[in-house]
Amino acid sequence: MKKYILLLFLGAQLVLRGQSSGLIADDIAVFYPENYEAERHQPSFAIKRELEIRGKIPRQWTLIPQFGYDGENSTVKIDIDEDVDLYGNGEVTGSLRRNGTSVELWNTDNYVYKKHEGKRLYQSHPWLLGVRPDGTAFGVLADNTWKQDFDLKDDIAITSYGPPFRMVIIEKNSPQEVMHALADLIGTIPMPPLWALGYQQSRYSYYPSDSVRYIAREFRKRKIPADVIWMDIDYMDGYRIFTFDKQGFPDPRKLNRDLHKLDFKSVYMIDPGVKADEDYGIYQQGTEGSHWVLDQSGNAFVGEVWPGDCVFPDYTRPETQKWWASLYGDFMKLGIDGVWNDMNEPAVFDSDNFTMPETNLHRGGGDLPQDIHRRYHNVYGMLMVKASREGILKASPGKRPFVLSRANFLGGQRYAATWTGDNLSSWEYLKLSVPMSLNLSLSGQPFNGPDIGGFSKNADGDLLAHWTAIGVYFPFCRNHSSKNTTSQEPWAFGETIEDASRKAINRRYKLLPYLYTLFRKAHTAGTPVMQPVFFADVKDLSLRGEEETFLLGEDLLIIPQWAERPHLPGGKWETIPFEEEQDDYQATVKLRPGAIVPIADEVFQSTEDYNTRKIVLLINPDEEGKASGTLYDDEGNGFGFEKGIYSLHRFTGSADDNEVRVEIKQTEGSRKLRRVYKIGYIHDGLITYSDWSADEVITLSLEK
Ligand code: NBV
Repeated sequence: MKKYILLLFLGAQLVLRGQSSGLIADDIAVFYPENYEAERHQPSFAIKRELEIRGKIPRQWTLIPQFGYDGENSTVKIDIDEDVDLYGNGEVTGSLRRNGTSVELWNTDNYVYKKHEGKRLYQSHPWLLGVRPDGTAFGVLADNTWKQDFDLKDDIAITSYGPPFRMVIIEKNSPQEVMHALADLIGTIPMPPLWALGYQQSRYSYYPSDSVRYIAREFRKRKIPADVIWMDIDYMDGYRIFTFDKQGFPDPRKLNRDLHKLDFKSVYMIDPGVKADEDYGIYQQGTEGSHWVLDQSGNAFVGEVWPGDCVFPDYTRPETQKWWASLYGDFMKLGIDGVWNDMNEPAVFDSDNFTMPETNLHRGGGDLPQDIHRRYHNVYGMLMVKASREGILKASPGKRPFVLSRANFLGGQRYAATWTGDNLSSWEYLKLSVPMSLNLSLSGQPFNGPDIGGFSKNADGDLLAHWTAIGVYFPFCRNHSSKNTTSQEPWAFGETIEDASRKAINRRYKLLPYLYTLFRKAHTAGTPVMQPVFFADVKDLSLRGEEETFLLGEDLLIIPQWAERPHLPGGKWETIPFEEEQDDYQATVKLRPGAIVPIADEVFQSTEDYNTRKIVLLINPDEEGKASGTLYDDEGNGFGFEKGIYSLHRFTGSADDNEVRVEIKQTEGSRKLRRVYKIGYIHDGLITYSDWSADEVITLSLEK
């Protein structure tokens, strides 16, 4: 009670003193510290549009940041009630609930997450979601790129090694509403090309190009669906970016053509470090254009990465953004489909901190002021992928770019998807990938996933099958492994593991109509694709720490075989019978009461075959016999969808003892499709199908 009165008093003070703190939208407030200097923080990286004060902070507002500053470091403290559950902070090790934890937001190349006790990883998300016992929720956003720590051992305490920064606080009725409010502030993912939702196969490195072709052929021969093969650094000539190793990759254009013939897409790695080599064109251009980050004496900073001594583009400079973007012109023309930006924390080998000195200089330009690396470090990767995306888009304006980034920052989902860096082939890392991806998803980055099978050390068949069996429900689904480890393709461990992997991947392709619809919702509204189980019932406190199982969208509950004592939401969730025979690996996938989920009737070998001409509507009516769902569909690539060339169908179902009935309506979009549907009614673990029908209402009569 005392705390409450004190907060009321402070709140009133803030308004009375007439600081520029205030409401920027319904239930969203911005708080400015006394010595705030806009030019040390703005324009914001996380927030899309400059904030405008629209009203006063109401007197009953309880979450008030208390600011501190000692002339060098700044602090923020927010008192929270003990019974609040905290989530977010982006890419984190440890539990789903963040209460009692601390993280250091300083993007770090953290091989197997072992440095700094796993508290610093590749990305920074100065953001928390708080959920109260009654299901109401709040969001806390520190609009600050400077090096900073979040300490949640007792209340919320932020220490930043830089000037005082502003805080945005969101107050809503549910965590879902907070996520939508966050999306309004920081933007959402661009609509990805459909192929990026397919299964992807990677290795450090497939070399030479014939082994890439071999992998592609094997997938097709073995009838394991897949969409993408990834080219890691060894395709380059001595790790010089935008070049090709003459022996191993003599004809990348032909390689890409061959892959395309097999309905595969290709993604190639590009790192930020440019080899300091006088005879290398990119180095010459960059030096001429003065594109490099400077050391504190004003010389181009040189640090070691894969190619040896490297210089680093200063992406804060508008000219450098442009130049970097332009490099993708000729590159993409070789038939490359997507780009993988690695090492962009940036990682630098010959330094204490594994990155460049905090005193290095970024020159900025345009809106961005010149400042030291400590300010821009955490957004180095974000600025890189922004320029990469622009360049790729310019190279092929008719296609949706796909960029995968290792480093990023809150808001960076606007430019790139992400994976969770160098994990380990072990059970521990398989299990921690669930809360890690969930917290990233709760931090505005829905398009993420781990290296399936694990990157470092050797996977065994059992681990790979279990990992694939849940990996197929992660938004980003790629198997990747390191050099000097055993092969990790789905067939690498014999028939049983191959069969289990195929089954799991088949399921992903069957679920694509639903999955693509989820990505559409992530794009339009910021709804996370992968969601924590407590989203199913925000008042059920037993679900708040559930981190073995998770939701795919609102409607599917994914329960790994290895889940020991999962806390599951109440209600009659029905298991989807994907195959006739069970194996030891497939996850149990349950359909929410009240949901209709559209799935494909056939298994596609890649998204090139994908179509929605025949859709099965899986339905699990709720206690009142009602259910609903949607299906989004478009051309799968390009930007026609922005001009209305898409279709959104809404399904409304009802059921009684005699009949299940689904009404189908196109509610949005000009895309007209010929489509047939059938109902797949799941009840007591059994599925009953209706006939196929092209009508607007389909019925299934239930025989007694
Ligand atoms: O480019 C090689 C690897 C890559 O496979 C991995 O996914 C990245 O996270 N890269 C890191 C560089 C060094 C790895 C030891």
